[in-house]
Amino acid sequence: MRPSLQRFVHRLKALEIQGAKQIAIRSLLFLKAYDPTFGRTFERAAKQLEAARPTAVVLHNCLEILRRERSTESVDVLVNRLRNASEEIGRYGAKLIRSGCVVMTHCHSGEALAVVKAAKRAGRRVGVIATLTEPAHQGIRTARELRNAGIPVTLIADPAIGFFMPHVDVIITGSDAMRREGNVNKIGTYPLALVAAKHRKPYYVVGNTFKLDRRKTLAIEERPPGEVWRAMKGVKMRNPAFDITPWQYVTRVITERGVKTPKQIVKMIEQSKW
Ligand code: RUB
Repeated sequence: MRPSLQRFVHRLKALEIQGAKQIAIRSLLFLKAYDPTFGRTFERAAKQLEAARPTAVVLHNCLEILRRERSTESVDVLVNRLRNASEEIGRYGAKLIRSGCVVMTHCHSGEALAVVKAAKRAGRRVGVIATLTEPAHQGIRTARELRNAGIPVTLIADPAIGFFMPHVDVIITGSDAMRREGNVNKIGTYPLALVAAKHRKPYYVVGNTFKLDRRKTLAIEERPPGEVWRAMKGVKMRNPAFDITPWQYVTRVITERGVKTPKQIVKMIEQSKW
C-alpha cells in the first residue's frame, strides 16, 4: 500500500523531521515507496514535498538528479552519499577542534553535531553551548543529542549569545543552502555570526556539497505566526524561518570534500551541476 502523502507532508511541516539532510533523506525514501516508477505520481508528490520546506536545497538537488535517472537504485546511491558525508565531514572538522574547546551552536544540525562528536571520538575534551533557537526550540534536540553522546552541553536562551561569547572558542552551525550571497541557515544565525565577528571568534559552517545552491531565487520559509506568540488583536506577527549570513562573516566551510574558504565555496557553487 502507498504511504500517505498528506501525513508525510504534515510530519515535515510540524518539524517532526527537520534539518536539511534528514528532510532530503526521509523524503527520498518516502518517494521511492510512493511511486517506484518515478512517473507523474512521483512528480506531483515531489513538488509537494519541496513546497513543504522550500528553503533547504538538498532535496531539490537530489530531485534534479532523480528526474534524470528515475530509478530506485539512484535513490539508494543518493541516500548513501548523504549519510556517508557526515563521516567525512567529521573527519575534516574534528581537526579544527582543540582539546578544551568550547563550541557555540544554533538550532539542530546533524552535520554540525557530526563534527563535535568526531572531535570527542578523537579524544578531545569538548563542551557545547547550544541556543534554544526561538521560536520552534530546535536547540532542545541538540542538547538532548549531545547529552546522550556524553558531551557536556549548556542550553541558553537566544538573547544570551553576547553574554556567553567571550567564553566561546568557536562557533559551528549547519547550512540549509550555500548561495553566492551567503550561507542560509536557521533564523538567528546571522546575528550570531555578527556577535562572533565582533569578538573575533572563528565561525565554521558545516555542510555537504548537496547544499551548494544554484537556484535563481530563494524562498525563505515563513512559518505559522502562532509559533511566535498567540494571536493578538491589532498586532501583526512575522515568522521567517531562515536568514542569510554573508560570507565575509564565515571563517571556513567544512564539507565532505575538505575544509574550504568561502571564496572556494562561491566558486564551487558556480561550477556545480545538478
Ligand atoms: C534546521 C537548520 C539546520 C540545517 C542543517 O532547520 O537550520 O542548521 O538544516 O541541518 P529546521 P543538517 O529545523 O527548520 O529544519 O546539518 O542536519 O543538514
